Amino acid sequence: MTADDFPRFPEGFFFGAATASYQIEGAHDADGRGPSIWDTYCREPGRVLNGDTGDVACDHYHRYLEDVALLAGLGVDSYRFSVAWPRVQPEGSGPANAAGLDFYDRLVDELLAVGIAPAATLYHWDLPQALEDRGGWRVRETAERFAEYTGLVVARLGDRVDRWITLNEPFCTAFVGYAIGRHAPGAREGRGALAAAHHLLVGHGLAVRALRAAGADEVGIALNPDRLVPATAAPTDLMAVRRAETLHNEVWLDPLFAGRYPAFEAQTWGEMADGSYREDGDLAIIGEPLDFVGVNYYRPTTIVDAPYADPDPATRTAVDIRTAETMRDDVRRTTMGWPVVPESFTELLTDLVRRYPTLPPVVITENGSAEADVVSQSGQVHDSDRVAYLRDHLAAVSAAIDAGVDVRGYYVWSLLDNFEWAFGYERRFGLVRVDYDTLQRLPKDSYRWYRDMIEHHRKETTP
Ligand code: IFM
Repeated sequence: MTADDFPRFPEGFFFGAATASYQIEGAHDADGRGPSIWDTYCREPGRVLNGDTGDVACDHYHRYLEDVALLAGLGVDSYRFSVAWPRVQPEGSGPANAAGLDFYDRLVDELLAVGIAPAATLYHWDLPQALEDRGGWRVRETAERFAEYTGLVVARLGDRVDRWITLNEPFCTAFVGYAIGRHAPGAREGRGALAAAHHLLVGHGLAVRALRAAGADEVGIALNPDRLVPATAAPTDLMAVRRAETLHNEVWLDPLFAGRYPAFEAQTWGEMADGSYREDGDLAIIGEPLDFVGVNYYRPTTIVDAPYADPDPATRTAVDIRTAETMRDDVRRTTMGWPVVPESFTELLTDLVRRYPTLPPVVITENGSAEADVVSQSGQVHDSDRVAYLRDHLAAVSAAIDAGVDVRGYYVWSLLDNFEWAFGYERRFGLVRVDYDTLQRLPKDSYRWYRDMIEHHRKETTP
C-alpha cells in the first residue's frame, strides 16, 4: 500500500485511539475498586464466552506506561479512555476513593508528557453493582448519582482533560443490557428498558451541567446510530425500518438534538412506552448544548418485518418490535459477523446532518474491525483485512466531509485487543495484539499503517 492510498483530511483534523476501562484495565479489586455489574455478570455461568472475565484483561492498570508509549509510537493526537465509576465510588455514591482517581491522574499526566490529549469517557458500561442493586438505570436516582460522580472526576482531572464524553453507546446499556440481556445486568424487560433509556439521557444532561459548572471545554456523548436498510421495498419492511429507527436512533437523537421524544414510539412499543418515567423539564436537561456528537460506526443493519417473538405484551421485551435484523452475505464480514460496507458510513453521516440540522460537529469516537489475526512464523501479525477496513472507512469519513459534514476527528477502536464483552477474549479489535498468557503487546501491520497515515496527514497539512 502506498501513500496514494491514504485518505485525505483537512488541516486540524485529529486522529486518536480508543479503549474502555473494563475492557483493558484488569486489577478488578485494586486500590479499593468496588464491583461493577460486569464483574457480577461475568461470574454468572453461560453469560460470557469461555467464562472469561475482566479481572485481568490487558492489565493496563499496571502496564499503562507501556500502553502510553505505544500510543506515542502511533503518533496519535488524542487518546480516548474511560473512567471506571467503581474505582471512583466503589459503592456508587459518597466521597471519592482517592486511590481510584490517582490512577487516572497518573495516566493523564503521562499522556500529556508525551504530547497526547486525553479524552475521558465517564460511562462505558461498568455501573457500580451497588447502584444496580437499587434499580440501576431503571430508576432516576442513578442519573443523579451519575452527575455526582461526574463532578468528582472533573474536579480531579478537569485542569488537564479538555475533551469529555458522558456516555458511550447508551443504546447498548438500555437495550442490550436491559432488554436483550446479552450485556450486564442481563435483564429482559419492556418498560424497564425504556425507563433505562430515558434515565441515561437525563443522567447525560445532568453530567453535562456538572462538567460545564466545572468549566469543561469540550463536551459530547458517544452514540452508535445505526444505518438501517430495508431488506426489500415491501411496505411491511419499510414500516419495520420505521420502528427500528425509533428503537436504534430516534430514542437518543430526537431528545438530544430536536427537543422532542420520538413521534413513532406508540406505534413501536404501544403501552410499554407510557412515559411515566418522564418528568417536566427533562427535555431541557437532556438537550443541554453539546460541543460535539460522537459517532461509533461499524456496519449497517438490514431490517425485515417479523411477527412478535413474544405474543404476550406483559412479558415482551423492548427490542421485540415486530422487526428482525438479517445479515447481508454479499459482502465480506468481520469475525463479529458484521458486513463490511464503508459507503454506509458516508450515508449515515450525511443523513444525520440532513435529519438533525442543529447537530453539533461530529467526532468519530469508534470505528474498527475484529479479524482472525494470526501470528506468523516470524512473529508478526499481517492483518491486511483490518488495514483495508480502516483505509476504506477513513475514506468514507473523508467523503462525508467532502459532502459537507463537519467531522473533526477520528478514534480507531481499539488500541489493544481486549475483553469484547459477551465474546470475552475471542474477538480481537486491536492495532496491538495482546497475548493473554504473557500479556505481551505486539503491534500489528494495522498499527504501522495507521501511524504512517497520521504522519502523512501531518506532512501534507503542515504549512
Ligand atoms: O468493544 C465495543 C466497545 O466497547 C463499544 N463499541 C463497540 C465495540 C466493538 O463491539
